[in-house]
Amino acid sequence: MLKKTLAGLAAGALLLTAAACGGGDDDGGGDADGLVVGFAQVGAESAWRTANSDSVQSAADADDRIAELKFVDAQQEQEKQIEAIRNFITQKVDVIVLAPVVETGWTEVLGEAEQAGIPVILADRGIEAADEDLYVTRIGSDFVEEGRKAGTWVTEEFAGNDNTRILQLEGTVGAAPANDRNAGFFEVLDDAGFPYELVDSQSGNFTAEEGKAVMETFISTHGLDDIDLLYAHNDEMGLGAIQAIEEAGYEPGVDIQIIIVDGSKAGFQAGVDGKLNYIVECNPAFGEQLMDLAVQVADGEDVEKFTPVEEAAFTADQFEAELPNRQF
Ligand code: GYE
Repeated sequence: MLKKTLAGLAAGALLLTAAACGGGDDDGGGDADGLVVGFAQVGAESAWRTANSDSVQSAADADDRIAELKFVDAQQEQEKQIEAIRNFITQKVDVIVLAPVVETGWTEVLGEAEQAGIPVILADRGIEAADEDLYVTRIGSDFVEEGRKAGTWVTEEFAGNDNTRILQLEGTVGAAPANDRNAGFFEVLDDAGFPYELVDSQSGNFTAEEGKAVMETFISTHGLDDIDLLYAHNDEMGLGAIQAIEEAGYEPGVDIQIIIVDGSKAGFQAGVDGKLNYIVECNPAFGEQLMDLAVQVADGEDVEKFTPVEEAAFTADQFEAELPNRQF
């Protein structure tokens, strides 16, 4: 809040005000001019992602402890993120923030950052446990928990069904939210002894276009008459699938129940229109918390290994009331 208010003031006044508030311009990694932070972002594949980039960029702009945010959009390609990290190392940034596209393949480049003495923060997605020592902390969602929320709703909604037939639209292959949303969902179903059949499960790479294309294939391969549920790992894929379902002459949300994860305005609007049935929220607005972490990490302070962001989930009766609250 304070930072946002300060952001509106002229730069000079901002510095004075921050100092007077005891915020201390000097705590920025021992660098009186503020920190230079390099951020290798995943891409711009979803409303969630755009909101996340906005949150991080505006928090950096409004924060006098941050001198510069070097922002790289990796267009969902790991190679581009590796290249960005190497450039950040050459440029001697104070802190590297990485939102890893996938979980594996980071050992070498994060080892290079370590060699250069540059601390790494993971934002949003995580990496494999074997490389845990190569980053200081991660801020983001508990994706397994998101999957569990979806699974719990299914066990309640379809309680008493002999065999619930499920289609799944997975996120990017190898991405933490794809792996974990899958794991948490089926963990709940299996632990509950819930009778289901996973009819098909394919990646739609977190985009509307690919989500729609995969759903078209699902429909032509399996039909929709005997399918109960579509579990889409994000809004865009769910919205793309809804189009495919409508074009095939079915009623999304009625002929087939649909779960999405994220909770964008467009996702909630589809819910209000009766086209989907359950929304698991994923919160992208952690920019300010990320800046606090960057300063702490640059100062060598001890921080928690994982900072979860707060998230809820919404049933159909809550969609309308929640829609105006959505920020992205
Ligand atoms: O759910 C999806 C985006 O990593 C949590 O990435 C993020 C996911 C989000 O493309 O919409």
